[in-house]
Amino acid sequence: MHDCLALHGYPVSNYFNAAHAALIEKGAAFTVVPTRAAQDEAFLAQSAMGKIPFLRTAEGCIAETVAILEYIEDAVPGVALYPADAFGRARARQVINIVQLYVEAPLRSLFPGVFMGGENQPETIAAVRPVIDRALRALSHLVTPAPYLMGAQLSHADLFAFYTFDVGERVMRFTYDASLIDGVPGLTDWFAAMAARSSTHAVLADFHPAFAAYLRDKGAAWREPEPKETAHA
Ligand SMILES: N[C@@H](CCC(=O)N[C@@H](CS)C(=O)NCC(=O)O)C(=O)O
Repeated sequence: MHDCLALHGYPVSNYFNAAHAALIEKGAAFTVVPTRAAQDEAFLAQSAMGKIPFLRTAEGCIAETVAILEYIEDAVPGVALYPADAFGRARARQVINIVQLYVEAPLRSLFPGVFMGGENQPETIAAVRPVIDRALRALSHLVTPAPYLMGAQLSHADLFAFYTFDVGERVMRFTYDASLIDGVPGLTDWFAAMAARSSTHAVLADFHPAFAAYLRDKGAAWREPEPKETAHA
């Protein structure tokens, strides 16, 4: 059963955006239900950790983005978003895991001082960096965009990584004056190609205004960089 899919969440979330992009790329019939994370019992019945996104299906709700992506892949007909062979699928999941655990989660621990009007402790800043560097080294071993992370076909790994890197690059530049994207050979062109997809345009059209409002509400230290001045002869 894959009819009546409703993705709950809100578009500041890189996790929500990855799931949203996957539904679009899959060609799924779905609706988006704007939903903020909560901890009340009614919410926990839908998303047990009280997080967004979650996907309402005819059979019940699924939370945790990787599980949502797996469900979309297994239950929704459409273009394949994992490689056809078992080894290729495992490699794609390996990349997603590395991006989630060793890029997204550590950078998320810096969100308070970057996006949320708080302060990051020097110990946190110092502890996160080696985890990121190790993850980027791992990704350099695992991916050679050609043009997609896992080869010729777009996969969930591309979508998950793109929305992580899009937000993560802001955190990395703000905190370390360094780049995630430059940290893995081939990712600059890959990122530009991903940014040009129509699913990305649709997802980011929701993200940009929601993110600007979020930053304002939180009194975030992070600011959108000024567009570079073009040199005049
Ligand atoms: N592991 C979760 C993470 C999702 C997540 O962290 N969502 C954030 C928004 S980006 C959230 O709901 N935060 C509220 C909270 O942690 O209480 C997933 O894969 O979906």
